[in-house]
Amino acid sequence: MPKSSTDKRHFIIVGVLVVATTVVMGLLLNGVLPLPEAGVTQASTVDWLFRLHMWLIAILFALVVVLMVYSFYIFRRGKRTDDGEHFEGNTTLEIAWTVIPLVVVVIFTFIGIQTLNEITASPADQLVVKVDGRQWSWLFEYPDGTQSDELVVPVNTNLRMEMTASDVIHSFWVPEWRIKQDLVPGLTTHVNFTTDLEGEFELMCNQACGRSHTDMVTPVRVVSEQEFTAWLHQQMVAQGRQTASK
Ligand SMILES: [Cu+2]
Repeated sequence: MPKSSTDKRHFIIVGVLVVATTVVMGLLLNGVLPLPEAGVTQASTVDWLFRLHMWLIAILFALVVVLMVYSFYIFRRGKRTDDGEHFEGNTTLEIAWTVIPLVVVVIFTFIGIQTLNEITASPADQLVVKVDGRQWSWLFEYPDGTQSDELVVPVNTNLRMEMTASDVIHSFWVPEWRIKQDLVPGLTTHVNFTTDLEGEFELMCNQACGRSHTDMVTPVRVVSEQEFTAWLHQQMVAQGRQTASK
């Protein structure tokens, strides 16, 4: 039977290995996480939770793999002929592996609800853009009635996309904006974004919606307030709605 000082030594070695493996795996997972640059404030909230999950995955990986590999190697039978020790159970251990995961799940549920509240919050000063998804293109409509098949929005603005679909289910997804939302025929769904990065991105449909599903990739331009106003005016003139000017 192993002496308790030997047991303690095993625990210390395993503890150190678990911590080291967690750090290496956590850094590795977060390093290879293929997240594009964040283009809206909601994205950093989502990314933070994403990275927290990566650390949790690293801890679980280290706990399972280190204990398993260490036991395989150190306690292998080798040339020994004696039987291993028989265990009936360990109440402390059983309580620990029930209570700790329960507490972790409750904490993550709480963080998840908070994150959801943050990313779905609707501030008062929103620019509402109506989005129609159809096979296989998008139509955007601005509050002044301007229609466009590309999405142009001003930077540092609270956007509210009010969306529906004309035929089958589509899904609104700009990878730099992270959050996806389905467009459902007969329903109005919405998603909020606060733009904080100017640039050109791509909107794609994230629900396989038929033969030309992949043709739904559409430019998204986040521009300065002045550029946006100029663009809107230009569209208005092109669409022959000068009188709608305001
Ligand atoms: Cu689609």
